[in-house]
Amino acid sequence: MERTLCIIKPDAVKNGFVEEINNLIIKNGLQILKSKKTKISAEIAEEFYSEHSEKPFFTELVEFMTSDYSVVQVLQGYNAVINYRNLMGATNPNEADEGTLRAKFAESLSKNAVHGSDSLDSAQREIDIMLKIFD
Ligand code: FUP
Repeated sequence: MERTLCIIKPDAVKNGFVEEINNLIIKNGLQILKSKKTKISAEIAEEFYSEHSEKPFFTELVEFMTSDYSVVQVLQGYNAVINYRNLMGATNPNEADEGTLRAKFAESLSKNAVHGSDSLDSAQREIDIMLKIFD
């Protein structure tokens, strides 16, 4: 069994998609182990996205992720990392396959509805960062 970190981002929370997204996650064979609606702090967002700190979109990304409520979740299941990445679809919703979460729910490349860890190592790192917010 693997675990992966899922964030339902502020655009999708604001647009009322949390239940629909979670129904699709469960239908895809994943269990939602932890779930918390929270405003992510700038400190956590900057650490979480530190690999992008030199990118031109970093400031916008941190501002967006801290702008309003997100739902932070730990998912568990067989091949959870790749399973959930496939369910999410491509980063840019214009390139996401039909039926994926980003194709269905994302507003744009920067407001793309959901996050999911891209590897087992990332999943462990991201779950560790977010543990604080589940306390
Ligand atoms: P992903 O793993 O699919 O979430 O994609 P990345 O790690 O490449 O990017 C993380 C987040 O940065 C994306 F979800 C949205 C944002 N981003 C932009 O705003 N502009 C870009 O050109 C690339 C990513």
